[in-house]
Amino acid sequence: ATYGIGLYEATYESVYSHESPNWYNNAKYGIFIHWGIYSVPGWANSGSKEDYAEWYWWWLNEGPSGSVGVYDYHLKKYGPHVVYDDFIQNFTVSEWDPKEWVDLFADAGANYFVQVSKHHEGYALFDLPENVTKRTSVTMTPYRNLLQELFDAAKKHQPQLHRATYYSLPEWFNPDYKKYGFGDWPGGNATNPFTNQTLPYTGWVPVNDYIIDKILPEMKTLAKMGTEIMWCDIGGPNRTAEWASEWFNQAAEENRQVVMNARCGLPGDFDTPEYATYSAVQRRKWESNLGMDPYSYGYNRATPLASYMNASTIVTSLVDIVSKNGNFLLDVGPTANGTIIDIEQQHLRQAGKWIKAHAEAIFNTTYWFITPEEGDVRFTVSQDAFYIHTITKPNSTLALSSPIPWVEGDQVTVVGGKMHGAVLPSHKSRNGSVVLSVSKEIAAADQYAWVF
Ligand code: FUL
Repeated sequence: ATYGIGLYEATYESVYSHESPNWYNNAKYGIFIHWGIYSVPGWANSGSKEDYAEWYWWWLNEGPSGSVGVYDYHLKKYGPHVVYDDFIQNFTVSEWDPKEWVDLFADAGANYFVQVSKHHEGYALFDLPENVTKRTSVTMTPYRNLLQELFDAAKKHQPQLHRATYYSLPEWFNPDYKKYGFGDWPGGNATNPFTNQTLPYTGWVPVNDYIIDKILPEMKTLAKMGTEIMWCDIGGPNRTAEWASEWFNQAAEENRQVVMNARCGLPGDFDTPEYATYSAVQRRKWESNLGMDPYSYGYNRATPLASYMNASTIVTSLVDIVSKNGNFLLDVGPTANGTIIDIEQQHLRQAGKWIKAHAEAIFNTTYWFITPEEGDVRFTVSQDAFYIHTITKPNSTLALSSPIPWVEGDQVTVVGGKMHGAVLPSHKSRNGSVVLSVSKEIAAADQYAWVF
């Protein structure tokens, strides 16, 4: 087969030959948004990994033996007759201003956002043809094309801010998914765990084939809307090669470059460790996704405010991830009325100040080929400079035994903060380490991370 840019074919090999584009590799920092019907109850007895609040319906459906406490919580708070789909009418987004969101993302220093367009609950935040589904924010509360509104609002920050979508291929309780259900995810209708009644799937439009008549048109709609990253989830059975080749070709015709994650059922362009980071440099492009909430992507009212990720952790995570060839996708879980809680906003903006002041050492950089031996040190490289980061306050001397491109006569200066541009004396020690002398003023002039 002959294919090249703009000429992808619907085969595994052709789609696999696609690579993450420079804009994505250089963007480094994005905001993940988990927002849907689960934001209405917004609760999980989180205390450990994967007790995600956006899984409320799943936990509820598990019944009294469920592990996350949702059954008891639901019974006490709502009683046995309120079912998950009753929450749809409360997803009012009454306070939502998409312009405020995108301004916040820009202030945070992020270069893209990934909006959950449909999670495992099957409620789509965008418009779809009536023969595909009516389980959308357009045909039900709040009767708005939320994704389109957010995409439109983001235009103000283009080309800086790229627009992207998370998309779950399976839907837990869609009757049409049953045929493709697997393992723990058998598909088929949910039941009310208190009454054992089988629950209708609100907005369901029966289709012949879940993959051809549901997933495919939905993913095509997202492509048409101009999504720049397809952040699939739970690939499973799929027609991704067919879809992605079309999408890549379409983007090329429009002079755009798009990127697909590794969860569409194909290897994709980048890996997505979940609530995790790698400890060493990775050659293949990757993106860490972490919540500001320590255990949940979706809004969880049970989370103590003090445990949300602070500016220091945002910055040090970003530096760490970028130094290893990763991007950082930091998640916020807005409430059902459309607000991003204050504590998240504050910390994002605080971190944003640091990120902007040190932008040259983060964005448009690549990783250095080795993971540094010194625990708190990280390296990035740009066309003009080699950057040394330390994610704890440096002592009076910083000795680097890792191989770095320092030669006699090179000047080391402070990047960012109040002492930006100040020169640090540096020399090579007998044992071959590069030693930087860090004055008290220089150490005191920055916070979160120090860059030279
Ligand atoms: C997972 C999902 O099950 C989580 O709820 C979350 O969306 C995460 C990013 O991907 O597979």
